[in-house]
Amino acid sequence: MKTRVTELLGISYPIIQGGMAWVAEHHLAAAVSEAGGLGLIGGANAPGEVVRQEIREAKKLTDKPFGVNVMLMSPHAEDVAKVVVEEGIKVVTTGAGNPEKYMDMWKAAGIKVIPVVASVALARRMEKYGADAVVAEGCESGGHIGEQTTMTLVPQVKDAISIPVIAAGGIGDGRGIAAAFMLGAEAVQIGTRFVVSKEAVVHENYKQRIIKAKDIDSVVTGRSHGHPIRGLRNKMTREYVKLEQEGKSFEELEYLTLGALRKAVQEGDVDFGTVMAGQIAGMISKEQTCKEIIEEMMARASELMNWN
Ligand code: TUI
Repeated sequence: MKTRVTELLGISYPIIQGGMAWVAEHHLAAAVSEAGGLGLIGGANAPGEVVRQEIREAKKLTDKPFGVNVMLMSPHAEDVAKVVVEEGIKVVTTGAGNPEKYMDMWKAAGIKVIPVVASVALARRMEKYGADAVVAEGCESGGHIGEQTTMTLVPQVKDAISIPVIAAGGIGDGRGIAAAFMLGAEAVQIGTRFVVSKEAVVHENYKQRIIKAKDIDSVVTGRSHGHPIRGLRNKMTREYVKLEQEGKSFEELEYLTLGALRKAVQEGDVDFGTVMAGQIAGMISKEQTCKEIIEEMMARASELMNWN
């Protein structure tokens, strides 16, 4: 199954893993790459040296290519941007901002740069600045989201640029991959399915919360302050929504979510922690290995699209 993205990245399947904060550590990244996709280490809010160690651990587990996601709102983004160059990383994706100021440094180091965008305007700008591809991420995704859905964003981005488009948001099985390709994507980014993988070092409660999720359990908090985050409904989101409706300030709400993702992912507090997950959570019914997830999705997509 060859596309411009599989050729660009040297991967067997057109699947890249989301750079999920606290979840995308070296075991998951290595497992996705070993299974023929592109694994990613999520820089999230971690200091550069922590990301460096994660990269070195992943290298011990796989000889296949893997990338790093640089979360641009992180206070350590600049350090992480340098660490990826020093460690000889071949692929960088970025999220939650505009990576322009790092593009020249990364391109000079021969890194393939794939910004995650949530609008046509940023996609165009990224192409102009030398991006190799973009991830067009719809608001079905978990975590920090934009306004457009995948269904509307992917074809509009596709029509606006010539570099390859990778679709993200709302893709939970082979049908989703086939649909994304119909919209013009040449690969997909998958997050939530990989959270519920055997290799993901994520608290059992978090995985079970996703497995138990129904369609209507997916909620967005923080819209009123311009920082919308999608996750699964729990005691914390109920309180958050109530305070948001009362018109509380960002600072007053922030205390509810500080450290809350770590609390859920590592400690398993899925009542008061942040359980980031995409809208496809309701489609996940069991934990599988990354290899099983990728092969099952690709088999179904291939059947639907008559790829062989
Ligand atoms: O980045 C993500 N998803 C994330 S990052 C994250 S960690 C976090 N934790 C707490 C608060 C905020 C973040 C959790 N999930 N996805 C990629 C993505 N990027 N989605 C949307 C965007 C985006 C939004 C606005 C990219 C650029 C942008 O504007 C850039 C500009 O300056 O025009």
